Amino acid sequence: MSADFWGPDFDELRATDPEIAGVVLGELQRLRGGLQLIASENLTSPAVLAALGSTLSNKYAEGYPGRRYYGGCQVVDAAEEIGNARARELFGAEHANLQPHSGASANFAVYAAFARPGDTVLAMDLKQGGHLTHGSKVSFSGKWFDAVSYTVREDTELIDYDQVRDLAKQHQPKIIICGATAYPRLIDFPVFREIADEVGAILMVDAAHFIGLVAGKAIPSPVPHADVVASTTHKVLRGPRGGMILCREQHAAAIDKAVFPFTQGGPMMHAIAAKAVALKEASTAAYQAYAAQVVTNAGALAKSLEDEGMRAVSGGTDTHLALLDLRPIGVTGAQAEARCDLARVTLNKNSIPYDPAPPLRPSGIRVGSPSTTTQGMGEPEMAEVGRLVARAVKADHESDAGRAELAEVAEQVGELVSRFPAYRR
Ligand code: DSN
Repeated sequence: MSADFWGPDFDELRATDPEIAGVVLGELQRLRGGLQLIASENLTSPAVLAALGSTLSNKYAEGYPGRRYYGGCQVVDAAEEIGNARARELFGAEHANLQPHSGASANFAVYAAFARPGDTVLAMDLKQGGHLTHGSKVSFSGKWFDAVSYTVREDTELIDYDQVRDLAKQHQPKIIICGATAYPRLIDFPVFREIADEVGAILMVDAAHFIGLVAGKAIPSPVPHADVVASTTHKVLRGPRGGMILCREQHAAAIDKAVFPFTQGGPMMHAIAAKAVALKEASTAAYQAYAAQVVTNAGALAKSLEDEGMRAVSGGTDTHLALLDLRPIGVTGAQAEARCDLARVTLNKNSIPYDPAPPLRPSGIRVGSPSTTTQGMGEPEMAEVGRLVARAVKADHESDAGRAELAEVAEQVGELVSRFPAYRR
C-alpha cells in the first residue's frame, strides 16, 4: 500500500472482524470462481474500490460544492466538482448531479422535481421489462402517483410506440418515462421526445441499465432528447453502486433541490469520488472498445442460447442483455436459476412479456455480458458460456444424473474463468 494512503488493509479487517473478513473473502472467491451473467452487475476496477474504501466516507457534506452546511468540505468539494464536470463532458449534458445513492433514489428525486402525489406518470409495465419505480403498486411510484403503463407489442416484443402515444394523449401524464431493466432492444428516444412534446410532459429516461453503453458510444445517447436522464453508476458503466442524474440547465435547480434536501441528506462523498474515477475510466478509447464488445458478446451469448433451443425475446439484442423464453425447452426460470447456481453460473429468472406464469416462477431468464466482457471474454467464449448455461439449465438438479452433470459443468466453468480471471493480480 502507498505510504500516503490510509485505506483498505485486509489484515486489519481480518484481525478486527474475522467473521466479516470471511464474508468479504467468500464473495471474492465467488466472483473469481464462477460466471457472472447478471445483466445489471459488473466488476469495478481497483481504482474505483480504492476511492470507495477511502476516508472520504467520513465526511458530512450536506449541500453542494461551495454551498455546504458543514465546514471542512474544501477537499471533498473537489471530488464532486471533478465528477460533475466529467459527467457533463462524457455525456454532453448541461447539468449533472452525482449525489443520488442509487438508481431508485435518482428516480424518486426526478418524480419529486416534476410531479406531485396524485399526478399521472406514464412508464413501461414492470412485468414487461420496466422497473419497480416505474409505477409498480408496491413502490412509491405506484402508490403515490397515478401510474399508467405501456407495453411491448405481443407480436414483435418491441415497445408499442403507438400505444405510448395513445395513452399519453388519453392520460396527459406529467412525466413520461422510458428505459427498462429487461428490454434488450434500443429505445427510440426521438419518438418519445415527440410524444412528450405533443402532451407537454417531461421526458425522463431511466438509463440505469445502458448508460455505460452510452458512455462508450456503443448505442445512441438519450441526453439530447430527454429533459432528464436518471441512472445508476454500477452496471455497464462499471462504477461504484450509486445513482446519477443528468439534465438540461433549465431543470438543474429543481433536480438539485429534489435530491437534497427533499429526498436525501448527506451525500456519500467516497461514492461520489468513486463515481468520478469510473467516469474518467469510461472516457477512454479502451472503455469504448469494451462497450462495443459488451454488445457483441450479448449478441453472441443470445445466439448460442437460441442454438440450444431457448427463444430470445424480440429475436435477439442490441444491448448488453438478452431475455430468454425457456418454454420451448420445458424449464422454468426458477429452475434455470437454481440449476445455474449449482453450476457456478449466476443469472436471474425473469418474466418475459405476456408471461402466463407468476413473477416468482417466470418463464424466462435474463443474461448479460458486462462482467464476462470485463474479464476479457469475447465471442468464442460467449459461445462456450451459452453451451455451459444450456447444459446447466437442462440438468434436473433433483436427480443424481442431473447433479453429476451440474458438477461437471461447474468444473468446466471453473476452467473457463481461470483463463479469464476476475480480480487476479
Ligand atoms: N436490480 C436491477 C436489475 O437487476 O435490473 C434493477 O434495479
